[in-house]
Amino acid sequence: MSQKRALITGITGQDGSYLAELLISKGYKVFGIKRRTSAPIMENIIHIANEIEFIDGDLQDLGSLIQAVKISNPDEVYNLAAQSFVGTSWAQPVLTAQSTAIGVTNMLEAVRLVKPDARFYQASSSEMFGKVVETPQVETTPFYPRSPYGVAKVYGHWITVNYRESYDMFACSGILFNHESPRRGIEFVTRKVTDAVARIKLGLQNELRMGNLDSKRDWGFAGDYVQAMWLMLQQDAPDDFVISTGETHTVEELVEIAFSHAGLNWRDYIVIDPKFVRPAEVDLLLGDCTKAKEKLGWKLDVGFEELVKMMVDSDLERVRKEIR
Ligand code: NDP
Ligand code: GDR
Repeated sequence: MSQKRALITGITGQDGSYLAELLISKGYKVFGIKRRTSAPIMENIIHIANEIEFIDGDLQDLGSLIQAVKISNPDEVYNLAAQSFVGTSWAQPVLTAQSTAIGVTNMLEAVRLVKPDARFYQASSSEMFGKVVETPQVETTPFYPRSPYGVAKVYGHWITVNYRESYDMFACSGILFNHESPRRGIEFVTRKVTDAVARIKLGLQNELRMGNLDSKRDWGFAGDYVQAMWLMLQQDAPDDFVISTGETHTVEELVEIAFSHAGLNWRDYIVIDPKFVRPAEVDLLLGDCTKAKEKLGWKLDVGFEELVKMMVDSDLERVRKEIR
């Protein structure tokens, strides 16, 4: 059998790096679309960069995506690129819509025009559920997004479904709940906390300013979640799946576990700063991924507490190296 080829957008991000590792380990030829930046940030993929063929492109530039599909001639396309930070989506709502929503249509169009039989994965999000309508949230739970990011993801989700139904494309949407790792962007709450714990422990910082500690999230490990993306594209028919742990925890619990793992009391360091409180909040996310477990045979390995401790340990090691 000839070597399988995959094209990944968002390859420099958290999920892109874990997915690239997974596909390389399975023998795929991996292509990654990368934006041109004046100072390239390759931190997450530098260790596998020589095994990836990079193609310059941007989700907002259809021509570059068409070219990327031509060059890579993929069997599978994973659309992970997005303006992915919910907080920024209020500051940059139009850019968020252009990349996180319209960018999906651009990528689907490039696939439809150049390689319509390629299998397509869209990175949908539990942020689409937003305001609690029912809990736990499943594939059929109605969407009620609470941020410009969430609204853009709803568009991305439905345009993926629409291309599947209009053109008979093998297009799947993974509704993934929050997933984290030592490679998580520094502004997301888990990494912001674990990085601060390391800095406080090593004497570089003496407080951590945060927003709402009461919101609840269903947090899993990114390394487990990229397996689900791949599994979705190996099925006989395209479908949409919720991927989650089935457990929910408050931000305060996250903070408590992270600080105490480093022998610190969080109450001595956390300062609530209205700057980090969002104009509209998603109070409770809790996913039920029974469908994925039954149909994909997907399972998770890393639990919440283990995940937080892994991230604290990784940040302690990194910050120690920085100050050496
Ligand atoms: P990251 O923020 O770590 O990565 C986002 C990636 O998208 C980066 O590689 C970034 O490139 C790229 N990107 C952003 N805008 C563009 C653009 N206009 N054109 C091309 N590339 C672009 O996100 P994650 O890895 O955490 O998430 C992957 C996907 O999954 C995202 O779509 C996210 O919205 C979604 N998602 C994430 C969840 C999570 O908990 N992590 C949960 C559910 C969905 P650059 O390095 O140049 O900025
Ligand atoms: P989220 O992740 O918005 O769920 O989106 P984030 O880690 O940013 O926030 C989680 C919760 O923590 C609260 N919070 C804070 N958040 C941040 N970033 N900084 C703070 O100081 C802070 N204080 C409290 C937030 O209000 C929120 O309730 C993530 C992203 O990865 C999306 O791309 C993805 O689609 C969803 O998860 C599922």
